[in-house]
Amino acid sequence: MRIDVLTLFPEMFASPLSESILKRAQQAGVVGIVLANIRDFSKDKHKKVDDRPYGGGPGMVMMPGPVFDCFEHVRSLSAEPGRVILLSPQGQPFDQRKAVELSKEKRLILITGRYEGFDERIRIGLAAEQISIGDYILSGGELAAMVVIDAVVRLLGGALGDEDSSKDDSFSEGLLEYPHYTRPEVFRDMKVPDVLLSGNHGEIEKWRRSQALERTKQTRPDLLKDNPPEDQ
Ligand code: 4HQ
Repeated sequence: MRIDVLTLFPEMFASPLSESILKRAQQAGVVGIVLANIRDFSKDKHKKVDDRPYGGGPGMVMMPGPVFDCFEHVRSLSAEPGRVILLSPQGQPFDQRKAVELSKEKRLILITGRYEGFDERIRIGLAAEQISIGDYILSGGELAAMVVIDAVVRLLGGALGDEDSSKDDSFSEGLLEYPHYTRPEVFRDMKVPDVLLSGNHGEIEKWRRSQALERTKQTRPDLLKDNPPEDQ
């Protein structure tokens, strides 16, 4: 997969992309991530990329010119058109189903903004879909793009240490995960549940299922309302 990111703050991506799974996926050639600085495409002598909103009101709006020019440059770097995504609180909710869907693409082009948001002609002119990582307001789309990149790349074949472990994740079966334990058997008077030490794999499976279901009922009952998770 190729992921292009259009941003005013490419340096924000350095550390998340250079650790752990994202680092290894890039080293292995499973994904190539290319950052483009929107400000490099400003035609203004002060490198301006935002302006005041028509109709008045607070804040500034991302100008269409630099984003279009940056986009056209980036798109020309590869023949694959890719799926164009604006990170925005106005977007479709990002969830594990969407991560799985995006993980099947050959190319993603993520566009991140600052200020109050994008001139509407960016979304329309670039035929971009909008994705939101949640119902809260960030100071920019960069962290949202990193969330999307992380959730997508860990699903790519060869990116994960253990291929199977993403099948067991919370949400991959539409439920929260069961509780995990490792050594020692007793820690500060808290004991590992006996069933996990029993060696009885049938009983262990049953216990994990019931724990997952109980946690989901308690914390996320919304997940139990007919949302069958898509196949991985
Ligand atoms: N922003 N999910 C405002 C977000 C956001 C979100 C990104 C803040 C765009 C202009 N992005 N900028 N929530 O809050 O994706």
